[in-house]
Amino acid sequence: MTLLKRKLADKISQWRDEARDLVKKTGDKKISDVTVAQAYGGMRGVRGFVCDTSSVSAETGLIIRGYPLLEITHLLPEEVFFLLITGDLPTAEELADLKSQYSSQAVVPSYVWDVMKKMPEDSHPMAMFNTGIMVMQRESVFRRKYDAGVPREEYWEHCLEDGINLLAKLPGLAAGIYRIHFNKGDLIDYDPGLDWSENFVHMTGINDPNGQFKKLMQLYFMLHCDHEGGNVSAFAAHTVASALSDPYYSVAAGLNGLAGPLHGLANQECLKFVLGIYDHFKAAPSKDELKQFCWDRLNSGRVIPGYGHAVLRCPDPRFVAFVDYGREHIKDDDIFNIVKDLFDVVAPVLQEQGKAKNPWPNVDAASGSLLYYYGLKEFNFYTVLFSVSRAMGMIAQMVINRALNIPITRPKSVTTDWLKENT
Ligand code: HAX
Repeated sequence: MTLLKRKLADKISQWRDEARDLVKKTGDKKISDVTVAQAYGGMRGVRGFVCDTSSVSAETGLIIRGYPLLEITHLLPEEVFFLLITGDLPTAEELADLKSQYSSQAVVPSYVWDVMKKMPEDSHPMAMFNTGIMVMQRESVFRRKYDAGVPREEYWEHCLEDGINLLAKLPGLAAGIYRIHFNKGDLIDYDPGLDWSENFVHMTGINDPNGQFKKLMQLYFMLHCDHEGGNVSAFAAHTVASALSDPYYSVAAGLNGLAGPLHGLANQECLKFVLGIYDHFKAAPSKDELKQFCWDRLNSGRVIPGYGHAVLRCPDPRFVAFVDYGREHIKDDDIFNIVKDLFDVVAPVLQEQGKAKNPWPNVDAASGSLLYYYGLKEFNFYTVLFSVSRAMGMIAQMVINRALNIPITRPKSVTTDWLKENT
């Protein structure tokens, strides 16, 4: 048994007892009331289910298992996955064990590349990535075990096995899609001597002479790992997994949601916006020029990508971590300078416009400018990177939900007539 599975087996028996006790003692206590405005407003703020991997505070942002994000930005993605799923940081031995599991499962099956190479040239990299995951669905252990009739107490174990198998392959799948879609030449083999993020950089073939791009990707994959349970992608994955669809189906479902411009695709939109500014002014503009540019965009009925959030009411700590990284490593880059200037300009503009409840930047406002600086310039690939990372949170949540036997998701909708008669 792997060390991660052993640790989870211990934890899960405690979590099951805790959940059973809570339902027994407080099962009829209310945790939310729902207004008509919330019913028409994307259920914003409705507390309706449990997610322990992380929580998002409006005032401070992402907290992973009790650690505010900015205190743990040094963690490797492998460490953060262990933390998300177990609630504990891994020991050196546990980390080595997880890395070796990833390493032994990392090679993407060749039939995936057959499909990727046949996809139309104008397929979006997110469509390729999600298709790649779906093509691998035939590997699902969960599906085979379910079909063989294993007891439901065991579901989490097979969900975990699928989850690790899938996570192990995502850097290779992403890097391969990068090379195929952008005509970068032959695929590059996985290197067992490198870790998860290092392998991603290696397999893209992007030149990284001083190792800074690798450092950025470690941070990138760490920062995007999870954002509690109710965001579009996490909730979509949660809902699909609750039907006992296997992790391949469920992660792909979540990532299809991440591909929306109001969610994870905002990172591509944001860099497009910043490059549009640079192109328009042929240089880094003054703050007054930036302000006018933002107003023109708003007045044309479009959102400012990378700003606003459904839950946060502060600058996103993931944005702060990226800007801190850029300030330390990037000197005098026009694109990064525009991103920094936008931070001073956009919030007052959105406040003056008076619509957005949160005028501050979210995770997507800065990440693209750093990727661009290090040579990953193809911005319609950026959401794939978000996906590689966010799959960690989805899988951690899914394993825990199967362990707790959380039933199929099925909230109640009401009709407009029902509302008129009952409110
Ligand atoms: N620019 C312009 N208008 C904005 C805005 C922005 N950045 N953010 C919010 N608004 C507008 C909304 O469109 C809405 O307008 P209407 O009343 O005309 O419909 C109004 O302000 C109220 O919205 P809100 O309650 O503040 O925000 P929501 O919870 O409805 O939406 C969004 C949250 C993130 C979708 C929104 O802020 C947005 O569209 N931002 C730009 C896109 C973006 O950056 N998305 C990434 C978010 C982080 C993420 O999930 N990453 O994956």
